[in-house]
Amino acid sequence: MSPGAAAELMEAFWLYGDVQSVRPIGSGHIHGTWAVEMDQAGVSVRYILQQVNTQVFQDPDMLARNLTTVLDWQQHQYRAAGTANMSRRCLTLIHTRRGGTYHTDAAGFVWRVFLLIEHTYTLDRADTPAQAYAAARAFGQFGASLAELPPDRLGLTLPGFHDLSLRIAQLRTAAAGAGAERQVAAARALEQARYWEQRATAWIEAAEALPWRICHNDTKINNVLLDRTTGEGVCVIDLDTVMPGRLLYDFGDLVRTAAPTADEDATELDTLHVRAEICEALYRGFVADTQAMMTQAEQESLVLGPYWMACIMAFRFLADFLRGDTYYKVRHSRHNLDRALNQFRILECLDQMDIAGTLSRSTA
Ligand code: GN1
Ligand code: MG
Repeated sequence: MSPGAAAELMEAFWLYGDVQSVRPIGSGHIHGTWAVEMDQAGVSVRYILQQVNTQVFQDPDMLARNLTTVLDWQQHQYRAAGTANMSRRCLTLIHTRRGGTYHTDAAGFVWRVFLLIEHTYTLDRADTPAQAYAAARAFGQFGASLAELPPDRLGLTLPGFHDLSLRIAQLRTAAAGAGAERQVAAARALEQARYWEQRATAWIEAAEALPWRICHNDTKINNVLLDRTTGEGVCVIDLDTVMPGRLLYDFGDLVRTAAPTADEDATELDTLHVRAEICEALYRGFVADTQAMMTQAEQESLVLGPYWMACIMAFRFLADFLRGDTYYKVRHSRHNLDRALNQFRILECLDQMDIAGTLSRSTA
């Protein structure tokens, strides 16, 4: 995006000053995201400009309402708790000149703007247990802060998002409808999928009785901003999937993304491992603020989370590959298949490392 194009978009928002620079930021697979630097009366202030993927999120009004509801609630909670530095701890959404929270441009694209939280960084994996703890603690705190928010105040932005049975069914449909070339390329992955589908039956049964909670539902470790100096979790971002879910989803997605030794699309799978010490730190961080709200069954169910989420992602990536890459951003034609194989490797690692034993040791 050029500074001129950014300036034109920023004009729709309740902002003053001149755009100085614009650059892509983050590694999200869904929306387009840029950092826009503005000169405001001699002071340089940066904003996040985001193009909402309306193929994925088809109801921008619902998305906007949910976001405002969550941010208002969170701000209220943090303020009541005497939290300092509110504009670092919660996202600040900039309103449009027309009084809304998103802007639709002439071509029909949907845009929104946040204040960029400076002096922070994100990780695609945890390098140390301390980082893992900090990230997990931030997500746990986020979940705990929303515990009392009435669930009916949030719309379902993506119904069935972490419904494992639904993801299995979608994979089957995608496999049945795939072209011959992709079917052949995916043969080994589909074989693995059949094995994990069987294993999933027991998890689905075990999860049935668990309570629904307002969850983040996309707790990739790169969805938390960490402080550059202290390394502490500052702010949880990417709030489009905040809706009812199970706590195991949020814990599981953290393990899936933070604990492997290689990236989500790494292809050297023999050397990929899931680090026990990172899993333990994630567990300690996650339960620090959620323990008080969890039932016994819920706490015991957390160990299912990494399996559940790696399985969901393996199935989703594979289904997208078979459908011809209609959902995730891809950089090459095997990208989604590579991602799926990577998730199957993570599932194998969870067995090998005995994740259940690892987590029970971290509670001891
Ligand atoms: C997407 O937007 P991003 O990249 O944080 C996806 C998540 C997946 C993730 C896999 C709305 O998240 O569910 O876990 O990619 N978000 C949506 O990397 O589908
Ligand atoms: Mg993200």
